[in-house]
Amino acid sequence: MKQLKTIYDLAIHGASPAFDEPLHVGRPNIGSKKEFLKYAEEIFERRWLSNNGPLLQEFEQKIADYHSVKHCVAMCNGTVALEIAIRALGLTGEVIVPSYTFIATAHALSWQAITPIFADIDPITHNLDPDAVRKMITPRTSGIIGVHLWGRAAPVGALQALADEYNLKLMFDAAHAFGCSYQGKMIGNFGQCEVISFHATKFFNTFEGGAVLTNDDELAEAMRLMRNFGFSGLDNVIYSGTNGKMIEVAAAMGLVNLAAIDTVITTNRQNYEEYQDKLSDVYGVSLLEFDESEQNNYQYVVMEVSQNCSVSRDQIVEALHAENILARKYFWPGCHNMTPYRELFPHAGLLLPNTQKIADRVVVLPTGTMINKQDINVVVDIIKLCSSNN
Ligand code: T4K
Repeated sequence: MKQLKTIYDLAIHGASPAFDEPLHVGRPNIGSKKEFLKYAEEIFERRWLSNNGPLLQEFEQKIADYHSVKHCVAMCNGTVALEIAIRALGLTGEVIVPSYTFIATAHALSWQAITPIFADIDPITHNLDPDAVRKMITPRTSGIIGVHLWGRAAPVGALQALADEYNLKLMFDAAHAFGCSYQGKMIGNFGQCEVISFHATKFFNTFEGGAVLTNDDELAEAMRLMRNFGFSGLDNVIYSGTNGKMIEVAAAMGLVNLAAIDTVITTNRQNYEEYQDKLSDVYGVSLLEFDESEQNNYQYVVMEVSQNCSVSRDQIVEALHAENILARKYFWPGCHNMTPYRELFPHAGLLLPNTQKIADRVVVLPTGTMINKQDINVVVDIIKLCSSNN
């Protein structure tokens, strides 16, 4: 391991990088490979590869049970799951969303000719600010999509009250919130439905995948048909649908990863605590905290670099990248600064001061089962060195 004593030990100043191989933020966690291969053998034997297969059904039941929710409708990815949920809910016109989220939240709307209207966030929670949402409601508004950013629940109660007051649909992009809770109740039980992602970079993955969780029988049935082109029976199409099906091999991955989920959450939590402990004396940086009375998955280690820090967030990211530590500036620069939204709403930023501020401050650090305590200490030493010796 290289020594990290002075700034001249940093790769940005010409030293060799701390890691030979890149240290990724989104390294997939993978359960028992042996069990997965057993499932793969069974899939080949059965010659049933997709279309509501037995592993898919078992997977859906287990995910629904895990979240204590009535229905899990699994899909090929989280973005298509969002699109299908939006369509099944009948959203039209304008839908209010945060800009501080992954671009898929906004694209899932604009892809179906619905206008995402960006509301500002609370700078402490990084989630939608209900007062800001209220200001964006117009006669064209049909719904609100809250995002449980970093797995921390959006202000569910206040958003539901707004939705009730204005007769709007409410759903959640819960892509980050698999296995998390709000006021002791598992995510999946709020709004009309909630969408999770099982992408490879999520702490729980099915290679690619996603699902809609809901307690609404009719909505669940509509989404099941819509993910299969709208077919109801062999030759009868009753919805405008798409191909959103999850394949058997993805469900198999989900089943083995579900069996390993406790270990992954424990590892993520330990990683988070290690970062928290070691970064606590670094002036001007802080980690986003989790409410310990809730269930958390700790999949994102989110560091904020304040204006008091002697270096900027971008300087820290540049220094980390030079060391082969591929920390990420999620979700900079905010959806409103990306195409097509920046062309459609060139002045949106004026109403999104907290979004702009937070997007400029956040850096997401590597975690998961592929990183160890020693790696974390190196990451922290580099952050310490570049923030103390600028
Ligand atoms: N809503 C929200 C709030 C979301 O965050 C997301 C997805 C969605 C909706 C949509 O769900 P999906 O349709 O994706 O199911 C990544 C993921 O692609 C995306 O799923 C995720 N959010 C987003 C937060 O992160 P990128 O552009 O950062 O991906 P990429 O390819 O740069 O990978 C991230 C890191 O992971 C890199 O350091 C490389 C590493 N990696 C990646 C893959 C795919 C691996 O080590 N192994 C891998 O297999 O978006």
